[in-house]
Amino acid sequence: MEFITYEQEGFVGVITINRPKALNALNSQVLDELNEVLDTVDVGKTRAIVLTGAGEKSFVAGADIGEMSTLTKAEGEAFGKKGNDVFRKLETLPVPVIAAVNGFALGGGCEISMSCDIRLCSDNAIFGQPEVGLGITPGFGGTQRLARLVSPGMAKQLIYTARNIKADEAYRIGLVNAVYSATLDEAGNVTATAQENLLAAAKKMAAGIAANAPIAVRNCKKAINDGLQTDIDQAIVIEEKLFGDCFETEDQRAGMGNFLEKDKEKKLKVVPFKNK
Ligand code: DAK
Repeated sequence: MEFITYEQEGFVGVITINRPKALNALNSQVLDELNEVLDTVDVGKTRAIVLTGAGEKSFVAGADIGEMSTLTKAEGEAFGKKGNDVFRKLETLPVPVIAAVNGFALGGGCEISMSCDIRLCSDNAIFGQPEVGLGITPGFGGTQRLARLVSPGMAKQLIYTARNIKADEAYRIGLVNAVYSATLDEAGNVTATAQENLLAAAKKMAAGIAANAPIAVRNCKKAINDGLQTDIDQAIVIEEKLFGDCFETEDQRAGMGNFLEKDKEKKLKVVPFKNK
C-alpha cells in the first residue's frame, strides 16, 4: 500500500494515514487502501486499534479538494458513498478504534475521527467542517455524527460558520476526550513531543482496553452504537441480548470466578479470551 501502514503491537493495531504531500488528505486511493486494511484486521488477535496520521502537522486535512473539484453529480455521490462505506466499516468494526488526532482534522479528517469510538488529540490539533466555504455540505457523515457527538446547536454553529476550533475548544465541547502537550525538562527542552505523548497515551489506552474481556468490550461497542440508533425501549433489549451473550464466554466464568475466589493474582487478562 502506498498511503496506509498497519502495525500490530501485541493486541493493538496501529493504522497510519501517510500522504505527506497533501497533509494526509483523503483521495480515492487512500479510501480504497483504508478499506482494504480494515478488511485484513484480524479481529481474533486485535482487541483495539489506534488510527493516526503521519507527521506532526496533520491528522487528515480533509477529502482531497483537487480530486473533488472536477466531479460530476454522479461522481460526487459515488465518492461520498466510497467514503461513507469505509467510515461506516470503521465505526462498526468489532473492536474499538481510538483516533489519535495530531494536527489538522478538517472536513473528512474531522469526519473520520468521528467514526472512531474515542478521540484523543495533541495540543496543535485543529478541528473543523469547512465544507460550506467550498460550496458543498459535509459528505462523509459530518452533519450526522457531529450533531450526535456534541449537540445539534453546536454542530450547526460549527458547520454553518465553517469555523475551525482548536484542541482546547474541541475538548470543552466534548469532541475529544483528552488533549496532550509536549513534555519539557527543567531547562525547558522538549523531552517528548505532543505527538509522541499523544501516541503513547492512545496506545496505552488501547492496551488497557485489550486487557479486558474482548467479547464483552465488543458487545459494549455494539450495544452503544446500535442502541443510539433506536428508542430507549428497544435499546435496552439490545443491551439485554448482548449482556446475555457474555454468559456463554470463558471470560465471564473466569472473570467472576477469580473475583469470588479472591484470587488477585489471576487477573482477567491471563485467562483465555474466547467463547465457550
Ligand atoms: N486536499 C488536497 N490537498 C490538500 C488538502 C486537501 N484537503 N489540504 C492540504 N492539501 C495540500 C495543499 O494543496 C498543499 O499542496 P502543495 O501546494 O504543497 O502541492 C499541501 O497539502 C500543504 O498544504 P498548505 O500549503 O495549504 O499548508 P498550510 O500549512 O498553509 O495550510 C491547511 C494547511 C490545512 C490549513 C490548508 O492546507 C487547508 O486549508 N487545507 C484544506 C482544508 C479543507 O478545507 N479541508 C476540507 C476539505 S472538504 C462529499 C464527500 C466528502 C466531502 C464532502 C462532500 N460528497 C461526495 C458529498 C468532504 C469534504 C472535505 O473534506
